[in-house]
Amino acid sequence: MAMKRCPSHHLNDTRIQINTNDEIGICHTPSRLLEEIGHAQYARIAGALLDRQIEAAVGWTARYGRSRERRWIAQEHSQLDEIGFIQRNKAAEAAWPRHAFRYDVALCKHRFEYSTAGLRRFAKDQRHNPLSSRPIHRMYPQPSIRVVRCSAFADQQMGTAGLRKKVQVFQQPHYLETFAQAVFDVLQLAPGATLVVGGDGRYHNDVAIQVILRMAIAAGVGHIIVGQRGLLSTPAASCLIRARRAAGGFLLTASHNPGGPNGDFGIKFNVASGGQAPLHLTDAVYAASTALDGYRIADSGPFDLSSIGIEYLDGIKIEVVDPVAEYARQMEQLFDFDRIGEWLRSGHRILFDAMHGATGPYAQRILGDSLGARHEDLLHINPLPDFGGLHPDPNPVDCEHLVQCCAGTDAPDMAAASDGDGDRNMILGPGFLLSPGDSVAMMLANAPLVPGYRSGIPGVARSMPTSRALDDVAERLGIPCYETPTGWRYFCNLLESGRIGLCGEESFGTGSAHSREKDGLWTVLFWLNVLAARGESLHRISTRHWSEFGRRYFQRHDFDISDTAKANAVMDGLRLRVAAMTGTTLDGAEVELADDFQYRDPVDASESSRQGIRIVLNDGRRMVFRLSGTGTTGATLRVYLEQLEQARARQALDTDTLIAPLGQLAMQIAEISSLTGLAAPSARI
Ligand code: VG1
Ligand code: CO
Repeated sequence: MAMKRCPSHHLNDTRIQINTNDEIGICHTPSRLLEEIGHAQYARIAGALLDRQIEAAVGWTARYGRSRERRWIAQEHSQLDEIGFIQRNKAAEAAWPRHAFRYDVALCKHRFEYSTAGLRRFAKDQRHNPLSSRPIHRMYPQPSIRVVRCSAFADQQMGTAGLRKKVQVFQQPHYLETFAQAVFDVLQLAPGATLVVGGDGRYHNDVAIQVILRMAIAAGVGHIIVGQRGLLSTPAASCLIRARRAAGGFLLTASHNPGGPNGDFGIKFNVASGGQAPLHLTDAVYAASTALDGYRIADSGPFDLSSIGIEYLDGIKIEVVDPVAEYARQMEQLFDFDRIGEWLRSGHRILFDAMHGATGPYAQRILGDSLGARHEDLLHINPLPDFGGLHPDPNPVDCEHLVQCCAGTDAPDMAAASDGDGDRNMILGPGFLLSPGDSVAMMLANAPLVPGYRSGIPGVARSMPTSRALDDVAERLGIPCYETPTGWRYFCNLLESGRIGLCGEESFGTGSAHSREKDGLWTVLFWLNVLAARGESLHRISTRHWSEFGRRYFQRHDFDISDTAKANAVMDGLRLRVAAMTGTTLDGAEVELADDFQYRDPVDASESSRQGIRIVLNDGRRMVFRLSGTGTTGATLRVYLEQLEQARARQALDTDTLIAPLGQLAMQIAEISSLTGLAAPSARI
């Protein structure tokens, strides 16, 4: 390692060593100033600048820097990978020969220059201190890597989104470790790669995150970015992977599944694009997991994730970041915050429920602090390991309290909720629940009102079971609408290749090219932007939309079947029957199409078969059947029902009532009662 020395000898007194790009930089500062602000504080400032903690440094500079620096920040704010440098200002230096703090590392070409007065103010203003309250540079001794021998587990096959199991399963010795080892073996990260790690704060997150950190170190990772207190919402993690050009990420979450010691735990792993690992990778991980005879883990930690800062472990950088900062910055670029803020200030209300999941701090900062939503309208915003006993699934059944609020006389203009890991959303208005299939269709229709989408959307996509309302709008706009299997990972290639700019699933998931995950809070902001721009209620916007395109009533009926064999029997029977169904008559309509959905990815030509049975009738009705891939016990049969109504007089009916006959028809065709013993769905969503 070469030593670079700051040439500013007249400031020489104290040295701080900071590791950048394998070189050691030394910076100097006047002792008087150091005494005044304290060494730890100084280390934090210098560390923040040097380690390119964009938000910290930008925040600091914007608040305390000189006007010239502020201008520079304004120009460069969007350039995330380089905090850049502030040219030395000769005139300023002459004016403040002894009070200039200067930092210089030739190698990374960064040079900062701040006034002593600015530093002093910064030191005093602890309230706005974006950095940690502990020294930022803690050096750990070199870790030793241990190889632990154990036998493989046979059940680490990932489902629709990641590996989900009961907490007790994950608590078995070596269980998490072998899975992580299989992932590292398959990913084959380049030495020194950057990895993002975070979770939704559920029970076992704290234990699991330490294991992942130690295994990442053993796998040769050079830089780990981890959310403060281990927290990162799934969409924010995806954004962070992209913004920091990480090689991938581990997201510790079982998403909308219940938490707590008797609940579920899970892991998703994402690749460099920020998207969930594609099928061929998850298959390879499963294969690797069954053949393991041990794993590699570093003998280090536990790592302190309680405050923002950086730690070094023999050159490996462990960076604890503010989980919200990068995400919030992106949201500000996409949406018209001024307009939304004005709308809220003029008396409109948003009621948001974070369900004690990951989005609480995001909602607080973005909806509350930035946009001015009332504090009492942000519910359950502290993340809890058991989600406070709530089932963190934003749907009208698990969020009945929101449906009730919206039915009352003092209903908010908009109510919304997100799930445990923050990728799902539910949107309601006074007396009205916006169906997810309608939501994404209307978002497309209203996209010109939203700054980030004003320039047009190249194409859209929906998962196969999702209502075809999106297709109707896409057709009108003359853009392609892709139909993909269930699971967000199938959207990733389309997003990455620029074919689509908006996509959604019936399971309360919507997203865009800003991320490679569905995004709950983003959807809330999108709708706030549309409401503020149109000045009409959610219901009014919907009825207008339906009168233009027709209303596609939609409902999902879930059947919880404890015996997986019985659930399989339903699907097997259907599969046989649909083979000869196309062209026949069913309930007075012609069967336009009946098949087991197959998908060929238009980007990489990969094939996915057996993705759900669909029966499409020529009168606008459709039934889809598939088994859930996210549960941890038994099986859940999902029956998706859709019915188009073109006549305006039939566009304001109750969905439950209207869809019931189609639900009955689906039960008969699939022989659900006789094969499973269930007389009715376990849930209608
Ligand atoms: C469900 C939804 C699917 C969603 C998946 C992950 O999968 O149907 O649309 O992508 O959950 O969402 P399944 O296989 O149970 O139907 V999340 O928020 O749990 O990551
Ligand atoms: Co989720």
